[in-house]
Amino acid sequence: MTLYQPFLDYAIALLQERLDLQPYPIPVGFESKSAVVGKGKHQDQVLTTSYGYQAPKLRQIRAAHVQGGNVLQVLNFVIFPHLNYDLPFFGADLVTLPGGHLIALDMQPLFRDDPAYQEKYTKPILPIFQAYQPQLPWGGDFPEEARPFFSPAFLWTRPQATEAVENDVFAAFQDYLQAYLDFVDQAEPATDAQALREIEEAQLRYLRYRAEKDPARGMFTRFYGTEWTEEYIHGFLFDLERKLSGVADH
Ligand code: DBV
Repeated sequence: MTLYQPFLDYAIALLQERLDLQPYPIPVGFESKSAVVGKGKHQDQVLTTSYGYQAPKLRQIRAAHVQGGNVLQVLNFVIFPHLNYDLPFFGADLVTLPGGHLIALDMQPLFRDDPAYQEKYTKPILPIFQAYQPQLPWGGDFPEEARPFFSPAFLWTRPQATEAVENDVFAAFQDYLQAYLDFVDQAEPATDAQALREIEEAQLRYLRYRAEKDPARGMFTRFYGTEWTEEYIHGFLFDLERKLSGVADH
């Protein structure tokens, strides 16, 4: 069992329990991809598996799970709501590299600086965030340009011990996901044309940023090549623009 498998199992089970969960198509060739990397004794297989679901209020729920040995484990898990809901994105980037663990967990806001939005979607999760601060303190260095995409309850931490990931990070992940699904339960569709336009703009802003700045681009390109990586990013991980422009899956 690799480090982030219990996170993935927990998430899928909880989603199945709480939502009317349906599959979301994964483009052919991207469900599972493997490569052998390194040389000699340091050779390792790196396996990337993808998961996709949807639910009535949620356009795409997707995960990428990278398993490449003890010091290469990644679970990137994002929920993209439908464009007629002002719901935040659920975003988890759980990364283990030779340099250590790097954890990003948040309900990523559509409208970071709108006080009413913060009241609705950040205030209820601040107590959860605060409860984990002693064990999971701020992780330091963080790209300034990414700041608008995170809420004040952004859990950003670099635990030293793997046990902290297995215990504290896993508990925080469960609490954030449960709280997110509470928001989903309560969400009412937006109908006002102006509000709908703003939601779409905010979703596209987020999506373009993430597709352009995907911190995994270098890693995937090394393992699987440029063509596979770009198609994975734009055709699956961050696919909203493709879906809006009506380009067929290929
Ligand atoms: N990150 C992704 C996807 C990944 C992934 C789809 C499937 O968005 C993995 C894989 N994240 C990943 C890897 C690294 C990071 C780092 C492999 C390490 C990169 C490296 O060191 O080589 C949050 N993830 C990071 C970093 C941040 C995040 C801030 C450090 C990057 C840096 O120091 O420049 N999650 C990430 C992020 C947003 C988010 C930037 C922006 C909205 O939601």
